[in-house]
Amino acid sequence: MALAQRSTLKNAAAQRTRSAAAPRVAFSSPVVAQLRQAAQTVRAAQQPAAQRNVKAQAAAVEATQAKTEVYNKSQFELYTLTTWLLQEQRKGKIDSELATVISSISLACKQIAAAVGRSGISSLTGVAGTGENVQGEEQKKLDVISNDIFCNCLRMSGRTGVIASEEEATPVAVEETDSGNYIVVFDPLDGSSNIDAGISVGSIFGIYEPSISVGSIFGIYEPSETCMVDGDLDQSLEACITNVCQPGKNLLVAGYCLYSSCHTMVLTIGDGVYGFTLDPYVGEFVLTHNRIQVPEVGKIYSFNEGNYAMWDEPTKKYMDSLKDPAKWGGKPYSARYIGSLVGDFHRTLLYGGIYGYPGDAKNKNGKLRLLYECAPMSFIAEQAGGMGSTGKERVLDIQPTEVHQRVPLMIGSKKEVEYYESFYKN
Ligand code: AFP
Repeated sequence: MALAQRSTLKNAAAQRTRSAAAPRVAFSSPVVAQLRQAAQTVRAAQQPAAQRNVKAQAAAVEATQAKTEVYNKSQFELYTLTTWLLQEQRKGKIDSELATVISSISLACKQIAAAVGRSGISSLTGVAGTGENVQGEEQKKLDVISNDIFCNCLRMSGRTGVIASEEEATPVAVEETDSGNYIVVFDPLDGSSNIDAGISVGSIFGIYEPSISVGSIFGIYEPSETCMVDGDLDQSLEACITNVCQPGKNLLVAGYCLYSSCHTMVLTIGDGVYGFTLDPYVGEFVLTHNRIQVPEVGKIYSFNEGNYAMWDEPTKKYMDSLKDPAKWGGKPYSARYIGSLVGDFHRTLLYGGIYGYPGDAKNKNGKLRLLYECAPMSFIAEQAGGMGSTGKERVLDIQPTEVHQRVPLMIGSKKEVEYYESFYKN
């Protein structure tokens, strides 16, 4: 790297360290500037004249520098996802292969954001006419389009070996993988039943390393040397599925992109949680949420209460307790439910509270899928200081037995999830 470039990066890093200690608003708020000015006047009055002169000159120089810094930093410095990935690479937290896969996912999210935003105008609403997906749900046009976009971006990254999508019956092996062989699990458009009403939807993804070597994989489930077991295609498929069916604790990366009033990509590489908002004018995800921490408690619950009658006794008792004003100093919990996991989880992450989809008499494991919904979200929740649980066990510890497996999910503020769990312990 050229020296000049290095020093620019060093300066940028130093600026960021400073801005982490003192939030941006501190540089631009007129109130803070006035307070600083008043404090300076008081200090100056307490000093001898000679000393005051030297200090005044230094302060004038400092003020000019501070102004320059504000000008550069708050208005024209864009700290983008690409910049962030390069920095994490330099710190040795990820390698270039993984950065490429994340980049290709961010491209997919930008394309999906554009398609979602124009869906009403471009006749992209409504069902696709392809029938039901493997979940037994009718595919929307945008489900199919989003899946295509994700698959194409991942294929073209040249670093993905296997992809498993909500919209594909079985995992798909990627042709022409240059290197990396990362396994990407994703739900390309979660909450799509909301789409025709213009309500928030999102994409969810997770990235694993292969648990067993798949070598080169050619075509969709054509057996490769290592995938093939005694030349049996079913067994070869099984070997590839083994790679996809890993517990969430093996995840290298997890993230989601919320398509809403703004489009936000939230990401963890196992060292904190970061949020990037899409700047539509620049076409880049820009760092807007540095090291997200979910509040430890939060009085919002997000459950589909229409299922109450089918819940088991502990879950019913838990829900009754949240609504009992006597228990909470006169003000019970508030209910918020979009019916779009990404939207409901994003709010929970930022405001605190709990999102829950418990099992019920009809679906004992609830509705949500372990591999590409519950595990990535739980990884993010834990990295933000929260929890992801089935009510009885940690989601990240569950060893999947099938690709589209469902598990109950309770996720969000640590104390709130623990409170839910307590109903199963007593
Ligand atoms: P769709 O993608 O079919 O809209 O399902 C969305 C979802 O998987 C998840 O995003 C929601 O939280 C949950 O289902 C909503 O399910 P209910 O409609 O049963 O509440």
